[in-house]
Order: sequence, then C-alpha cells, then structure tokens
Amino acid sequence: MEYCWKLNSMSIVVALSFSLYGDLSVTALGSDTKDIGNEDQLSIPLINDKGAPLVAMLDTNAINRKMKVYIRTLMREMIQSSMQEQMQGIFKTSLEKNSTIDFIRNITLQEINEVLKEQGQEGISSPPIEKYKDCSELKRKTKQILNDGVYSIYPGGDDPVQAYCDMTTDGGGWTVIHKRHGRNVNFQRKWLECENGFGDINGQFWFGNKYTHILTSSGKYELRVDLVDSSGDKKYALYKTFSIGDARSKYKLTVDNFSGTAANQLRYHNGMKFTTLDQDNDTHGKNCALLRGGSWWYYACTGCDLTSSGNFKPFWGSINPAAQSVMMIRKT
Ligand SMILES: [Ca+2]
Repeated sequence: MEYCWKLNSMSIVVALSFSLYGDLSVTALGSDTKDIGNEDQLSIPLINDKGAPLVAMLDTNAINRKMKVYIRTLMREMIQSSMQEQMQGIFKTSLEKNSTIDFIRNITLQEINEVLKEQGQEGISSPPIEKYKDCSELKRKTKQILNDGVYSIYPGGDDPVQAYCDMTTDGGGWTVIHKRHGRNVNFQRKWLECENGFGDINGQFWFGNKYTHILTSSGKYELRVDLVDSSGDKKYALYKTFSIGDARSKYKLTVDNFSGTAANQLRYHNGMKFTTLDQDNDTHGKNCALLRGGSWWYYACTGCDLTSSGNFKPFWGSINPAAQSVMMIRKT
C-alpha cells in the first residue's frame, strides 16, 4: 500500500505540474511497465519510502499531442479576443468621433472592392473626407439636417477636434466654446488646460483658447452668450464682433457690436488678456483667477465671469448666479 501510495502521490505531483497546460492527465507507470521499449516513453526516477529506487514511465507522445492541442486552443482564444478588442476599439472610436457614417461608408467601399476584385475588375477609390473648419461650415456644406451634438471639426486644417455644435439656436451652425450648468466641473484651471480645452465635450467644458483663436483669426466671427438665471429665466448677449488673439497676446479678447436681452457685461473685459491660476495677466494687484476661482479675461477683476467658483458663483452682471451658461461662436 505504501508503495502504491508513493507512486500515486508522484502521479498526482506530475499531473499537477502539467495542469497548467490544460486537463493533462499524466500517469506514472509502475516497474512492471518499464520494459515497454517505446521511444515516446520517458523514464523518470522515483524512490519508495524504503529508499529503494523505482522507475516510472511517461508517455511523452501523449503529452506532446495534448500540449499542441492546448497551445492551439489558447492561441485561438487569444487571437479571437484580440480581434474582438480591436473591433470594439474601432466602433468606440467611430462613435466617439461621431463619424459612424464615414465608418459604414468605408466598410461598404471595402466590400464593393472585394467583389470587384473577385470579378477581376479594378476597385474604386474612396472620395476624400470633407474636413469642416467649424460647425458653421459643417452646417453650410452638409446637405443633411444636423442635430445638436458633438462633431469632428478641423480648425487648423488637418487635425480633428471634437466640438459641440448647436445646430438649432438662431439658425444653428454655432461652435460652442463654453458650457456650464452646474458646479461639479472645475473651471479654475491652469494655462495649458485652458489653451487646449478641458471638461466633457458632451457636458460641461471649455473648448480651448487655441482653437477659438485659430477660428476667430480665420474670418469674422460673432459670439452669442446664452444665460439662464436661478429662476429659469433665459437671456442672451450677442456680439457681432468677437475674436481672441494668439498665445503671445495672452489670448486677448476683442468684442464689439452688442445686442441682446442680457446686459453688455463683456465690454468691461474688451482688450483684456486671459488669466489662469498659473498666469496672472490681469490689472489687479493679486491674481484674479485665485480671487474669483475661475479662468477668464479678468481686469481688476470682473463684470461677468462664467467660470468662477468657491465664494463666487458664475454671474453676468445682475444675472447672479448664472445657473446655466453657453458661449458659442459662428462665422458671419
Ligand atoms: Ca494681477
């Protein structure tokens, strides 16, 4: 019994050693089978509890077969899951960029070309992707009716940027550069964050000073500011002239030609540079971004500030607090 137990425990050890390779069952054979003489049999030394040497045989041919099956199954699963991940990635990117139509068009084109190739015919080429500079160009040149939402635009020409387009207010075609309707997104940020944009483009965000500069330096733009006060009343301010300078100018603000139902509060900030936590460009002795808890074209400090936080709420003159605010630009 002891002898058998020893052999069986060895069998268990050997079987466990190979269990990583799947349901591999390895049998350590007793001395009565040691003379099988098969070259696929591997002899392994064993010692019984009396210290006497024994020999067990492993059928390596069976191990090889099972390892091959295991490796093939593993590779098949890995490749399959990798493909699934890639496909999920493609769909995710497609949806994020709101370019689902482009994606479907490309797949269709590939399939058409496969069929043409099978028939020995030449494939057709994809039409160039339309790159719209902003939401107004997107609206003007697209023949479909577009909803409000996130679209890829190309302010600088080549690189796409995700932008929220308001396609309904006053004829639509607005590129939204600021949106806020709560205090759970922090608008008191550093220079680079304000330059490149922050927040959630589907929610509350700052579009990015560099993009707003690129657009408003490429033609004549207007700014519309939509405001909702704490009792739900809506007002707006419209500036037929709006631009911000480049980084060297510290994104200097230019506004003019005001109309609207809200007060002309932004006139106080006309000609002001942008100030952030880490760049004090205002005329106050201290940093207004720190004092007011925002990032804005402060002077000393403000007549309106849709970014403030802490002790101060976002406000626009007498609209204090501004429960909701949207700033959006459109080429005129
Ligand atoms: Ca200052």
